[in-house]
Amino acid sequence: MGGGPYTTKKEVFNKNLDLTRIKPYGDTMNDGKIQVSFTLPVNHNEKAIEAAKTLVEKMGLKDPEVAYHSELDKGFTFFVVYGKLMHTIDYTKIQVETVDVEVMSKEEINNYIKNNITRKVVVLGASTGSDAHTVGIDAIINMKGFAGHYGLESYEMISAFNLGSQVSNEDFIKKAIELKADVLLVSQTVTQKDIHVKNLTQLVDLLEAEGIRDNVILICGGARINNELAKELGYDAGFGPSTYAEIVASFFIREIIKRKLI
Ligand code: B12
Repeated sequence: MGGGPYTTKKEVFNKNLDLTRIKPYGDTMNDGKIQVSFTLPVNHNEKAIEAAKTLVEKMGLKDPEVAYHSELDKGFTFFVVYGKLMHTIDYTKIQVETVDVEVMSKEEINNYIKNNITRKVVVLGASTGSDAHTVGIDAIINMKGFAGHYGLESYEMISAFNLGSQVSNEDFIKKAIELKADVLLVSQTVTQKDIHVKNLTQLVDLLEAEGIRDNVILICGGARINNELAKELGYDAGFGPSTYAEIVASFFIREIIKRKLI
């Protein structure tokens, strides 16, 4: 980063990092530079470019500069605009509830199971309810895993079963009982109208009605799931984006021991 629209003006501002007042970084600390991109439903011409600049100013960004503009189609123009964000946030006050887990390697996980649980851990996963997204649960369970992290199927000491998507909570529980699953992994991607909350809550209710909630480690995950929500809904943990098999396994194998589920 050095040339182009970032460096058209020489400015003097405090270039020290202050975590109580952070703002976006363009090419100098505290310059506040961000980039927005959008399409306006107008023809590609000078007037459109001025309109894009005005709109970005209205968003509260200072010194907007249109870095890129092109016609998408007749009557539609695409823009990339840079501008300076004046807001700051106090990074020291940001709090997130994450799963507190010391992540082990695949080998360490297999050894931990051999030494402490002394039998294979049975894991059952699915994308439940009407949710058709399988990529998330596949990333955790399927042999090839995700982003270079092998899935639970590849672990010597784990018997992993992936039921795929659109599995009803009733069928999921039936299979869990049949397999005597130790760990249940539920994936939820669609969150429109809080469908995930209803579905995840129903699963907990049904597990309680069957009298098996306390016999399993119950974990949910998905792009819009976090540990805080999961705990609120009665799950043992919740995992969001960039979760890998070893992260989840490191959590549930320790939890099995902690809860004396062997
Ligand atoms: C691929 C895709 C599809 C494919 C799915 C194919 C398949 N086999 O899965 C198809 C085309 C079928 C599809 C359909 C629909 N989709 Co879609 N889809 C996507 C898309 C492009 C990518 C999702 C994905 O695969 N991500 C990659 C995986 C690896 O990420 P992940 O799921 O987050 O998983 C990671 C973590 O979250 C976590 N994780 C996930 N699950 C679990 C579970 C456990 C237990 C654990 C521990 C961790 C964990 O680990 C994973 C790896 O790190 C997204 C948009 C996007 N770019 O994200 C939209 C998106 C998810 N879809 C969306 C929608 C709305 C739909 C439809 C409803 C559209 C429609 N109107 O028909 C339908 C779904 C119908 C239904 N009944 O569910 C919306 C969801 C909006 C919302 N929040 O509700 C999105 C965000 C698009 C959008 N911007 O509107 N979709």
